[in-house]
Amino acid sequence: MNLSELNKIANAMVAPGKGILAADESSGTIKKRFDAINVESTEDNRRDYREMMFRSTEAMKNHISGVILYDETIWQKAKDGTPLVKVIEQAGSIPGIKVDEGTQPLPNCPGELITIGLDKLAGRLAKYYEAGARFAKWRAVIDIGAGIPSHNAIHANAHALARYAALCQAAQIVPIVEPEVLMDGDHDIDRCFHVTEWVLKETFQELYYAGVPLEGIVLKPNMAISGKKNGKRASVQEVAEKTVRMLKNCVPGAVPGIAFLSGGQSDEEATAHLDAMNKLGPLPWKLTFSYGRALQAAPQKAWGGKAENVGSAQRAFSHRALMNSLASKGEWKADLEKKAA
Ligand code: 5MM
Repeated sequence: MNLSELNKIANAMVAPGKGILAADESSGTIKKRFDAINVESTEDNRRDYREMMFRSTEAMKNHISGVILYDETIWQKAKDGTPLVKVIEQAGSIPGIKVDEGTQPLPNCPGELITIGLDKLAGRLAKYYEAGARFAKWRAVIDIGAGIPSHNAIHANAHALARYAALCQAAQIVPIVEPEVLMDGDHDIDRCFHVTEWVLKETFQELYYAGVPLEGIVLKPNMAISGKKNGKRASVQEVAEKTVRMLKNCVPGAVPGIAFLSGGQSDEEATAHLDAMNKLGPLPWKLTFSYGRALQAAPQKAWGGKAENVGSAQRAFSHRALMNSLASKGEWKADLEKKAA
């Protein structure tokens, strides 16, 4: 492993004013997103949509450090025959790849899931590196409910994340370590805080046991936030303060950067939370975005599967990318949203 090279890539992924586009929706998830805009989820439509995003020059050059791809996309070519990986590189961004293979029920833990995909991962990583991927992503899913999460689910998922991270680094690929505590449910922000703290402590312990140098990873966590079904929403300031406190308690300063998932927050909420956290700086690590829905909901709506809407969809993407870029520096203001509307 060349740790200084891994560290260089990790730093580039969280470079000032830049964040990650999570475009790694699996087939089932992209179908759901396309259903919502009445677009059929065919291979060509998925390619056209993603090509449109990756050719959004303004967003890609200035605000998007890297793109997480799904297996199908990493092998796809743009309409003119250029591999999509090259389109991303030409825009000055780094191609990355989702390498987990989804989740399965965890035996003896009703309602809990374990992320799978470790078998043969070393061989898959070597092929992805050859195809141009310089970072990868693995997402563990932890749900909050009556009697859950269990220690077994947290431990098993943290262990898998650590094994994945070690394999990535051995393949000269920076692992994005994503332990997601879901915001579904009616729990309050404090319950989310405590569960996420537990999950992060366990994850960093397992990374240590697996010998993973933290200078060569990027963490992708959820924020400390109220459950979606909780009527009493924590304010932007409370989310920011509790998330930063939680992270300071759990994430060593050797980690170059933390790139949040949006997890079902509205576009503007995800931006406002990130901005409020960065306004609390200086912080030991970079805090930026690795959003899927919060970057793509607006362009998907504007596109609607029609070639004539490509320009307005790209503008919608550029706007969200710019807003989140400002938030990653603590320079966002709510009235910038109104001006663009
Ligand atoms: C883009 O969605 C990713 C893939 O999800 P599936 O494997 O379930 O299809 C997802 O892992 C995503 O990268 C993260 O959850 C962040 O996306 P959000 O929308 O939460 O910001």
